Order: sequence, then C-alpha cells, then structure tokens
Amino acid sequence: MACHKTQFKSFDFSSIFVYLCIHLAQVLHIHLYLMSANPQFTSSTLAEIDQKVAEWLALDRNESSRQEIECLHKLKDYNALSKKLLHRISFGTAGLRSSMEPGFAHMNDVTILQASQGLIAYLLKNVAHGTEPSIVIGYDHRHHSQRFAELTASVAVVSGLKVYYLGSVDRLSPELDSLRKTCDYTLTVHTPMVPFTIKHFGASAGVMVTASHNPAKDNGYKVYYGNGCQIIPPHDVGIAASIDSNLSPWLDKNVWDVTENFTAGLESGRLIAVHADMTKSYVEAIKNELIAPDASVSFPFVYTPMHGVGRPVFAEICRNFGGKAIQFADVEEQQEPDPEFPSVRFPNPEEKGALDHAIAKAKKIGARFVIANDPDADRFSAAFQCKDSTWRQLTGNEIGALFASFVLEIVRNGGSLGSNPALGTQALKETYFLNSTVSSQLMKAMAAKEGFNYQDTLTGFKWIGNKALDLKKQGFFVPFGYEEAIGYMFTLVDDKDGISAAIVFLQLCQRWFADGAVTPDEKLQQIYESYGWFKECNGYYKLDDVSKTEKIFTTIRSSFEPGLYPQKIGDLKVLEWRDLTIGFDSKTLNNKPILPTDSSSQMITALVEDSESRIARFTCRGSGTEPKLKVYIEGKSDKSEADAVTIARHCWKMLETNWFHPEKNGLEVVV
Ligand SMILES: *[C@@H]1O[C@H](CO)[C@@H](O)[C@H](O)[C@H]1NC(C)=O
Ligand SMILES: *[C@@H]1O[C@H](CO)[C@@H](O)[C@H](O)[C@H]1NC(C)=O
Ligand SMILES: CC(=O)N[C@H]1CO[C@H](CO)[C@@H](O)[C@@H]1O
Repeated sequence: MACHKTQFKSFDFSSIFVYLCIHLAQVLHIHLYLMSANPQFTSSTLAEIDQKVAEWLALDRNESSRQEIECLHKLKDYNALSKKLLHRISFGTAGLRSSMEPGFAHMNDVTILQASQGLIAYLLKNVAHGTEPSIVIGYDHRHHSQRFAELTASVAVVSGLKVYYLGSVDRLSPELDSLRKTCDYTLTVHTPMVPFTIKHFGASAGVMVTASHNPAKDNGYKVYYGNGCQIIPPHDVGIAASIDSNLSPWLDKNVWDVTENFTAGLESGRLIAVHADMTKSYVEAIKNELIAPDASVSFPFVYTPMHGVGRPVFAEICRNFGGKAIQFADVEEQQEPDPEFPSVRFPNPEEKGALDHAIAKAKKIGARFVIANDPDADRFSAAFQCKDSTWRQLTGNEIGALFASFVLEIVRNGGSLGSNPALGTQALKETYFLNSTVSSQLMKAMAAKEGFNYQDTLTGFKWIGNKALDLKKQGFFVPFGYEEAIGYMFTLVDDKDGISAAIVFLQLCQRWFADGAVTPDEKLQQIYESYGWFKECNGYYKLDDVSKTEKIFTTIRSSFEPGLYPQKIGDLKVLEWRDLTIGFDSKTLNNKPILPTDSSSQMITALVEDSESRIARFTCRGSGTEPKLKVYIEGKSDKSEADAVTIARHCWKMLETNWFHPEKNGLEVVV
C-alpha cells in the first residue's frame, strides 16, 4: 500500500522503529505505546477504533478512501480515526448530512448504501398492504450527488421497488463512467421536485441528495414520506433503527453492481426516467396554481441560483409567464451549477455578501430588484434598491409579511393566485396561514384583524408541511406558510419551494412596486401601520461544547419552583411562558402545550413586557445541528418602529445578563 507523501511527513526513521515496536506490542495485546501517544484514549477505546478500522476496510470498495483509512491507521492517528469512525452519522428527521469523507461518521458510498438499505427495508415493512412500494429519487449538482442517487436507486431496484428517477439514466456519474470528468448537470433537480413527484405518482417515499446551502465539502440525504412531507417522528426513529439492522451490504442482491442494476431496472421497467415529464408537470402546475392569467412582469430584475440548480426550471417558467415571455438578467459567474460555489464565501443567500454579485449586476443594468434562490432552490431571498439608491436585502420575516399581505389581498377579493379557479376561492374564515413558532407574530395580528386563521408550528418545514396536510384534510384552504429562515410554502408542495416563491414575488412586485412609486420598505411600513410594528433581534451564542446548552437551560429552570415560571427576567415582567422541553405552557388550562414536547431538545418561549407596556416575545433554543444556542426575539409596538426595536434589544440584553452570562459560560456572542 502506498500512502500519500504528505501524510507521511512524520514517518522518519525513528518512527519506523516505533512502528515496529507497536507491532510487537500489539502482538502482546499491550496498547501501552498507543495510550501514551494517544493519552486521550483508553485501551478499550483504542481496541474499538481498531475494530472499526477493520469493519470499514471490509465494507469499503473505493481504493482511494480505503487507502486514506489505512494510512491513518499506519500512522496511528487515532484522533483522526476516532472522528471518522467511532460515531456513526446519525439519521434524523432531516435525513443525513455531513462532509464527504471516508468513515462511518461521514457521507460516502458505504454510509449511503447502508442508509438506503435501512430506508428501503423500512418502506417494505410499512407500505400499506396492496400498494406497490415505490420511491422518487433526485439529486443536485454537488460532488458525488449523482453517485449517491445511483447507489440509492440500485438498492431500490434490487429490492423490487418501482423507482421514479429524476436524474440521468444514460449519462451515469463520473464514478461509474470513467470517461466522464465531471458530473452531468442537465438532469439535476431543485429539492421541491421530489415531494412534487411523490404527490404526482403517489409514491411511498422520496430521497433528495443535497446539502442545500452547506459548504462545498458537504452533502446530504433528505427523506420524504409518501405524504410528500419531510419525515417526522416516528419514521425518523424507525428508519434509523432499520439502518442499524441493515448495515451489511446485501451482497446476495448485488447492491454494489450499480451499472448492471440500473440497466436491468430500465429494461424491466422498474426504474423509470421521469425528469422531462415531471419538469413539464411542475411548470404546468406553477402556471395553474400560481400565475394569474393576465400576469406580466414589466420591470427589469436580476435572478441568481447561487451556483445551484434553480435556473433551468425558473427560466422555463419565464418563457411563458401569463402567456408571454419575461426577461431576467443573469449573474454570469453564478448562473451555472458549480459544486465549488467559487464566487461566494457561503452559498447561502442569508449570509452577508451572498447577494453582492447580483446587486452589482443590477446596478450595472439599472434594475431595482434582485431575487435569489439557495443552491437547491427550496428557499428564496430578495433585495431591492431604496429611494436613496442604497440597496437592502429583505429579511425572512419581511418577505413573509409581504407574501402574507399579497396572498391575503387576493383571497379577500375572492380571487386565486393562479389561473385555475378551483384552487383557492374559499372564504377567509376557511383559510389558514401557517408560520413556525420562531417566525414573526405579524400574521397573528393580521389574522385577528382580517378574520382568517393562523396556526403556528414547531420550527422546521417538516412541521409546517404536515400541519398544512392536516388542515387541508379538514377542508381548509392553506395558501401560504413560512418560516423566518427564508422558507416559503405555497400550494404546489407541502414544503418550502424557492421557485414558487420567486414566481409569486415577481407578481407582488408587479402589483405594488413596478411603477417605482412605492418601495418594499414603504409597503412594509403600511403593513405595520395596520397591524403593528414587529422588529426582530435575532442572534446566537457559539458554544465550544454542545452539552453547555442543556446545562444553561437547567440552570434557568432551577431558578424557580417546578410547575411554575419566573415572574421576571431582569426588569421585564413575564406574561406567558412555554417550555417545550419539559412540556409546560402557562396559556393552556392544564398547562400542557399544544405543540409537541421534545425532551431531547432545549426550547423556551416567553412573552415579556417592560415598564412602558412594550411587549417582546422570545424563543431560546439549542440548535439541532450545530453548537449554537439560538435566540429569536421579536419586539412589538402599536406606536412606532423605534419602540419595537427598543424592546427587542432590551430583551436581548436582559437575557444575556440574567440567563446566558457569556463571559462566565465562555460563549461567543453573534448578533
Ligand atoms: C443487479 O446486478 C447484478 C450483477 O449484474 C445482477 O446479477 C442482478 O440481476 C441485478 N439485479 C437486478 C434486480 O436487476
Ligand atoms: C472514491 O472516493 C473518492 C473520495 O474519497 C472519490 O473522489 C472517488 O470519486 C471515488 N471513486 C469511485 C470510483 O467511486
Ligand atoms: C401565524 C403568525 O403570524 N404568527 C404566529 C407564529 O407563531 C407564533 C408563535 O406561536 C404565534 O404566536 C404567532 O401568532
């Protein structure tokens, strides 16, 4: 075996000697040297890592990743090995997400094969009797996305599932086709296409290979259930358990023979290429449900897919927008899919600077609007030119407020967003708008004043989507839902969809802003004047250790009697208190919250008031995926924006000094 030179920097003569000694020691089952060289590990952990290395090498068929693990093992880099191998990548409601590296902790052929076996075994057990089990598979343009989709399809085909495949069946991934240097990007899809296709075929489940807006080194495996929503409990736990009991590759079924199984699947009709048909259906559905028959877009604007997959489908819709073609300007350096995301620091429209290129382009061509999707086009952002010529990007809640107001205007007038009148002529009282619990309270105020219904859900689109389904089953119309993290849901799928959002946003701009008399800021002011000012002060604390979150929340809870809640936080009076970790809600009769309790994640929400009757609502929660303690605050005032800002900032300060003590707890503050 040849280890890479640079990995062997320290492999000098003396370490060869040490190496021989280790072998001797290993023979004698003594891990003494290893323990002194890796003092952080006990001998049983070292033995466990050795075991994991052996397990890995028995499974991995990729020469280069095998070598990487073998080299680390030769170099006795137990620190690196423990990170790669000890803790298996966990499967949750968001599926899998990690960097693409060898090892059980990461995204690679082995872990994708294992996850797919687990998922498919679970589906075979749980699909209703008498229905043919089937799965939709799509992928974005990231490195290895196509390969991971092919592996998933191979497992599905050998298991007898019908596969609705949104990717390419003749130009296979570079991993399978040695003549290809790069991925073929023509048949990538934006994430909402997977739930859309599930609904279309009534499939049992779907997988989308994407890491959304994560850095280039990451990938992910997002799972949808047969209802077209991201999985929620108990399926997450069920699938995770099924993965654990299906870790060995199904060699009797030749799961690794991807090319052969692909071909066989195509021939037998078990694997069906649906990209072209589904794109057509999606574009048609947008036209029916979201584009008014007389729609037009008369103002110039810039669109960026942020190096991702959104552009082809967006461009296709623009070719026939209310009966005519509409023009948009591209951001040349970002318009094609590029898995390296070269022109942005983070491929996330929420990050500072992500829209700089797009705004520069807009200035150049004299456009006043920029719209953007994140790389897998399930989310949406926008920026506009203010009257003083400066540019401002709208926040997630501001875009939510504009959408809510626009949809309300249409529904109130008995209209429908699209050309199909069957979709949305319900009365307001039969209409629900949804938002996640950390999003703005503006819709609540709107709902109260205008007489429609709103419902909040737990953070995350899996909850919003499932709630939308429930309400629709009860006969309600759910034209809109959103969460502040720039996710917007309209009617095509029960999930966020950045393309739907772009299409509705363009019509909203056409109605309100095309002539330049009113800008989005001014429109927002009008909305606030009707419903009150809601100003956010969101931020987070970075932790050096994830376990600190629980400690901090436990300290907060120990400052008052169990079953009660604090009267004050600093000088703020507590009006309402909800703790979804332990399951307490001061607003309900039995003090049980309506939203589900989850003891494994920390989350407290409260409504507080200052001495001048200004109100703030905050939610503090641990991040599910990162070492962050997130704080969402919204100040509300019926008088002025300044008042809403004051109370929101004051609330941040009170939480910081009374609860989080960043200095004492070693937290880094990021506002
Ligand atoms: C998978 O590929 C192997 C190897 O070519 C083949 O023997 C097997 O029949 C294929 N499985 C299916 C279901 O097509
Ligand atoms: C093997 O793994 C490396 C990454 O470790 C990857 O770049 C390469 O494409 C893989 N090769 C095949 C044939 O899957
Ligand atoms: C629907 C809406 O606009 N806002 C709701 C979002 O969630 C919060 C938190 O529960 C509700 O209080 C809001 O009314």
